[in-house]
Amino acid sequence: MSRISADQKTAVLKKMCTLLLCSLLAGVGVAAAETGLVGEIEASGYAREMPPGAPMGAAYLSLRELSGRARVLRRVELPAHPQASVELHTTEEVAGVSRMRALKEIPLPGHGAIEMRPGATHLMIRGVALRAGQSLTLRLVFADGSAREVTLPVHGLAQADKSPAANGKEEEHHRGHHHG
Ligand SMILES: [Cu+2]
Repeated sequence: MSRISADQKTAVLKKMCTLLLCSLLAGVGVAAAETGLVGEIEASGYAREMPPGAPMGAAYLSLRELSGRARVLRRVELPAHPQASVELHTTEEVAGVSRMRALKEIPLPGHGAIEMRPGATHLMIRGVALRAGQSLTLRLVFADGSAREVTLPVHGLAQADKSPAANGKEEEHHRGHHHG
């Protein structure tokens, strides 16, 4: 009897160790994925609250490359909202009319920066309602397969940003026109 229970104890202990090891390894894996490129690329920015009923929203990223290695931003994903989509966009003025244009990629030079802002380069987000006070986690995927996650605050529509003149430009534009 005592031998069986000792064996059982060992078996249970082994199982627990395996489980513990697995969860430790899994934890390490997740942490590594989440912190990919931290220290190489500094990322910040904000998303804009969407007016009720608006089909799309905008977010603005500031990326700074610190390692000296050039990269190309290829796509942006929303890990918490797999149904949503994010497009890389720029706003251009053509003959006095501002138009939006989808970008396939955005180069990030070594030691260089990408500065998105209203009325210029921005991210356009469909399929998720952005409300002030929430946060939005973006996964930035680069052409070399590397990725970096960044969590942005969602700013209210009334909240002032760095370029008040351009405030709401993207929202207006997105509501008034179809573009792809
Ligand atoms: Cu846009």
